[in-house]
Amino acid sequence: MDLHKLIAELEEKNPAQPLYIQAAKEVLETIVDFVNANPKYDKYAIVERILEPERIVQFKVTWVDDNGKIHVNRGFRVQHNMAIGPYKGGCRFHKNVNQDTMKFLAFEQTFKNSLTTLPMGGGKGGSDFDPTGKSEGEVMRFCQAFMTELQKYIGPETDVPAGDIGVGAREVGFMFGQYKRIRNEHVGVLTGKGLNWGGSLIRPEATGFGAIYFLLGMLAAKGDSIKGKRVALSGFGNVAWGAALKCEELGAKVVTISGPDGYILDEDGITGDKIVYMTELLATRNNVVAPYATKYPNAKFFPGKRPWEAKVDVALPCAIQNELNFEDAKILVANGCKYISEASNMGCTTEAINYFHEKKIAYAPGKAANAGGVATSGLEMTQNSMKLSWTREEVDEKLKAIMNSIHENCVKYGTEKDGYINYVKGANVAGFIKVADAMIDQGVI
Ligand code: 8G0
Repeated sequence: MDLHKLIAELEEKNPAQPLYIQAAKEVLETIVDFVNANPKYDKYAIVERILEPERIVQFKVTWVDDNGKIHVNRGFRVQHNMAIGPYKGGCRFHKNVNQDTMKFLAFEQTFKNSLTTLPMGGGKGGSDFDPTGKSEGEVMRFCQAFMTELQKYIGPETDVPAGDIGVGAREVGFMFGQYKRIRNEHVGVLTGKGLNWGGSLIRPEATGFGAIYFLLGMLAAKGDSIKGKRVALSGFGNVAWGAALKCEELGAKVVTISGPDGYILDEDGITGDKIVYMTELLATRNNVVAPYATKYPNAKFFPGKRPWEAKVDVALPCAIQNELNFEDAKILVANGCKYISEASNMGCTTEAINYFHEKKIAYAPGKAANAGGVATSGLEMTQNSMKLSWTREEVDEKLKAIMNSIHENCVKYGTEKDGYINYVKGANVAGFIKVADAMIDQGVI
C-alpha cells in the first residue's frame, strides 16, 4: 500500500471530517508495514475497502417538548463493516454529534470488536440531541421518535445498537419499548438492557472493569502492580464509575473525576459512598461535577481545569474524544505518570500519543483498553440467543479472559525491537487481520 497516496485520498474524500481522518490515519500509519509484508491485502484492495463505511443512514427526528414546542434533531447510524458479525456499537446523544463523529466511532468499533474475539462487526449511531436538563417525558418522546426511524435498519442478526454518552439504561429501555411496539418482537436487538428483560450482569460496569483489567496486563508487562497506585479519572459517568469500583477493590487510589465544568481532586480517595454519589450526580443530568466538593468538603474543585494536572501514576481518560492533548501529556509525564489506559474512544490527541511513545510511557488506545464494554454486550447477545442468563462470576471470568487475550495480541503485534510495547500498533494490526481475512474469504462485495 502507498501510505502517502492513501492519506491524500482519505483527506480529499472526507472534507471537514477531522475526527474520521485522525482515526483512519492512525490505523494506516500503524498497519502499513504489516500490509506491505503480506501482498494478499493489496491484491484484494482491503485497505481501500475497509476505509469506506458499508452504509450511512441519516434521518430526521422530530419531537415535542413539555411546553409544546417542536424540535428537529439529526439521527445517524453508520454501519461500518459486517465481515465478522452483525454491526455492533452504541448510540451517542450529545450536542456535538455529527456524521464525522459517527464515522470515526464506527471505524474504531470495527477494529475493537475484532479484538474482542467475539463475532461482531462495527457500527455506531446517535443524535445531536442534548439530554442536559431534559425531562423524563421529553427523553422518552425523543427516544421513541429516534427508534421509529432507526428500527428500519437494525435487528438482532443485522445491527445491534446500545447506549453510549447520553444514553443509559433508561434510554435503552425507551428505545427497546418502541422497537417492540413497532415490530411486535421481543428480541435481542439492543444491549445494555434491564436485567429482567434480557440484560446481562456486569454490563454497566464492564467498560470500566475492562479498562482496569487491561491496565493489570500493562502493569504486569513491566513487573509492576496496581496496589497503592494513584489514579486520575476523567468524567463521572458509567465508565469512570466502573473504573473507580475496580480500583477500590484492587487497592488503587482514585483521586480525580471531572465534568465539563472542571475537575475534583479528592486526596482522601474516591471510594465507597463517593462512588455511589457519582451515579446520583449523573442522574441529575445537569452535567456538572462541582456539587461533589459541596457534599465532600475535603475535596477541591478546580473550575475549568482538566484532571491531568494532578500528580498520579495512572491516567484513565473516561470522558470523550481528544480530551487529553499534548500539553496534558507533558504535565502527566513530568509528574511521573507511567500508564495511560484509554477508556474513552480516541481520548488522546495524536500529539499526546506521539509524546507518550517518545517517552516510552505505556499507553493503551481505547480500541484495546475499553473493549470490555462491547465485549460484554457481545456476551449479552450470546445469552439472548441461548435464552438464559449467566451469573456475575461467569460474565466477569469471560470479561477478564477477553481483556487478557486483547493484551496478549497487542504484545504479539506491537512489541518493538527494544521491548517497548506499542499498543496502538498492536491493536490496529491484530484488529485488522481478522476483519481483512474475513473480507478476502467473502469475495469482492
Ligand atoms: O455495547 C456496545 O455496543 C457499546 C456501547 C457503547 C460504547 C461502545 C464502545 O465500544 O465504544 C460499545
